[in-house]
Amino acid sequence: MKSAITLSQVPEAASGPFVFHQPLAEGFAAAKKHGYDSVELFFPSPDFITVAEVKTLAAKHDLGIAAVGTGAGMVKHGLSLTDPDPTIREKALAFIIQMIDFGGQLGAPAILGSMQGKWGGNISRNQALSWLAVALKAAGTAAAKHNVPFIYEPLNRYETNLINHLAEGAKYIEENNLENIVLLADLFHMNIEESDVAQAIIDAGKHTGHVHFADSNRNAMGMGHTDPTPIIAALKQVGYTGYLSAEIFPKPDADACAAQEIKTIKEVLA
Ligand code: LER
Ligand code: MN
Repeated sequence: MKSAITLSQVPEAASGPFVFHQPLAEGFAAAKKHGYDSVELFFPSPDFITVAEVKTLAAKHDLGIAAVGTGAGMVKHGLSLTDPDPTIREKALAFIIQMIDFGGQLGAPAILGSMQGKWGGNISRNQALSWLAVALKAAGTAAAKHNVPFIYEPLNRYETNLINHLAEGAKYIEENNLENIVLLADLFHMNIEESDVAQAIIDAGKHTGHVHFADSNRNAMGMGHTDPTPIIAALKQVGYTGYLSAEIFPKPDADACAAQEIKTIKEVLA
């Protein structure tokens, strides 16, 4: 397993669980200074910066790109794959495909979190899940062209009412024959929803493809009450070799949280 830390360039997500918010060059330098292997990028849109510029920064600091987030599609542009309005759903999918193509050129998968949306009003859960499956098929196909997967993230009940558990996500992938789609195990969401986080990872088996390594309160691991030991054992048991990514609050400040998180990652992987 490898370490990653989040760099956000989205002012609308200033209070979100992202560690470094300063200009990108400084964020890359900070990630390297703390000893991370890679960065996870959260940009306002796919044309925020060129692929070449990101490649230059990554090469300069010898950092990998673990993943690119798509949440700005929701928080900045109000787009959702399950919006009742078909025009919004189309724009949402176009935004996601552009992010897949952007990340893909960096060898990084894109993540679907908040842009999955919610069901309600005139839209049934089945209808929303069926729209989502169609979008995930298109996303999986687009990602395959870059030899990367597309990452689907079950969220806690306060952020979506579609899929809140990892095992439900695994079943949804299998029942809908979703190819090239992997699950994101965000330990913060799982702490709220799963009865046993480690067991949930074991139950989802091969489907986990990315991890947001957050403590129970979404701070750096070691600043809440999650015990990472059985979780790491579960990830090893299912053969997970991907990233432990610091999608966490920059508390008490970005540097202290980055230092605490990498210290724990090194300890648990030792
Ligand atoms: C995104 O990775 C995530 O975990 C969401 O909670 C962001 O809203
Ligand atoms: Mn997450």
